[in-house]
Amino acid sequence: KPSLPEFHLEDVALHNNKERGVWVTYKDGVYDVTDFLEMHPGGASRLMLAAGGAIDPFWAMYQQHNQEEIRSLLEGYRIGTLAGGQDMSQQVADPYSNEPKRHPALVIRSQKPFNAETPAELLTGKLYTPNDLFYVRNHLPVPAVDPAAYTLRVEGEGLRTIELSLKDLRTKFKRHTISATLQCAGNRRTEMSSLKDIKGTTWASGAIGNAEWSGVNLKDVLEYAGLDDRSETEAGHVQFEGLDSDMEGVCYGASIPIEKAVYKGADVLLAYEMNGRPLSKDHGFPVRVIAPGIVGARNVKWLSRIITSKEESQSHWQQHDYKSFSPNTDYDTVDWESAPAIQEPNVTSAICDPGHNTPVSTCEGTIPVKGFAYSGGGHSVIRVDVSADDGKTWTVAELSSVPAKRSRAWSWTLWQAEVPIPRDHVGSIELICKATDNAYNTQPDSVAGVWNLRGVLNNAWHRVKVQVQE
Ligand code: MTE
Ligand code: MO
Repeated sequence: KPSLPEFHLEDVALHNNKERGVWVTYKDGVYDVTDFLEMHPGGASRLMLAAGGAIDPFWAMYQQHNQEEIRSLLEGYRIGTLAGGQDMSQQVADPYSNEPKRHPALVIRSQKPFNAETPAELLTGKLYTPNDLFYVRNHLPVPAVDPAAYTLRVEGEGLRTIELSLKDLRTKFKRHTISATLQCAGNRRTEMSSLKDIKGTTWASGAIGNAEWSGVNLKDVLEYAGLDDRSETEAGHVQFEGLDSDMEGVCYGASIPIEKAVYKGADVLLAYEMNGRPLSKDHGFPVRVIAPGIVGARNVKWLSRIITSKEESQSHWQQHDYKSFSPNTDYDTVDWESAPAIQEPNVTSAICDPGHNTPVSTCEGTIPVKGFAYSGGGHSVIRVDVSADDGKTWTVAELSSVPAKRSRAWSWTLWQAEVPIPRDHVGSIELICKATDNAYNTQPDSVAGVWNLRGVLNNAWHRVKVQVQE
């Protein structure tokens, strides 16, 4: 753009307020974004963090900006070029340069931050999902943690403040092992976004997995720090903070109601092992929360701090995300305070095998169908029904699951069924599944009634089209 004026970094730095105008630089360009402030999807205050300086470091962290659409939107605000051909992007280190290696079979939904799901056909068949195939949901770069220097701080209402090393956790407390399923609240979001657009990671049905987790019981740690569950405590919540943090140093955080952690038989773990192996970097090394029966988002990885408190976590993810609303509520009308943070997910299921649009042959007049079913809050799955005729007739599936204690069914149920199809049927046919849990909660038939602006908790009947061959 030779016709545009040149500016020095000092000129740009002066434009860091609404009175003078808000300028930013990107690569070698200078932009006046004053009029865009209120339109910034992340809020004006987030964009103000870069006022008078380079946005390159922010875009390196929040790579959802790196899209043609957004770059051309920015170009519309260009007012000049940095003097002397300076390019600020050259000075930015990639915050994602220390990410771990990942299994090539994972289906990547976002590279930075890393979000990837297990291919559906690899989910079924094994009650425990292999660690390297287990879905990964990161909001920020994976933090580097030195296990020798690691400390977990425990503090808050009714507690004395303590710090525990990894060795303390391994030696001062009894080791517990539980089987538990972890599922992202956004699992099966693509079925919602195909109905109406949604901002959010596009997940098919593989943002779920089941593992055997070992570690210490959160209840034991809270009691060690002085929590007395017989006396009235002011604490209503247990907050967790991770070591991963954003540009402002704000870390990932979430909370669970304290009763989930302290009742007799409570199974919330501070886990250091997954399927008998130390936690991997992606899954929260060295210690993460496993809050069984509770949605993935509260199972904080790279755990650094536990706080008992009157209030729930004030984090973005607890307050302004991972909540569901009426299908007609949109971003202009949403009142985040009006809905509770998701804790126990609803009953859901999915067909994993056969996959979408795969050819199937039916010499026996039936199609073998396999999948998973899961319900939050420790509810067990009591039945899965499968249909090949749009729900007119149903076949009851055969279930298999890890044995569980009463009202503590933390693991999913795998199922399989031989579903009869109309004789001599050739061509495309839709398979449907739905699960029912032990509270007799079951799945709604369509996505439309449960659609919500964040695309969470989609538990509509799961449908897969297959091609029946002669
Ligand atoms: N903990 C931290 N510290 N940072 C995160 O980004 N993501 C949460 C949760 N814990 C997250 C976190 C979300 S939304 C989910 S679904 C699960 O971790 C995913 O756990 P996994 O990556 O081990 O499957
Ligand atoms: Mo999630």
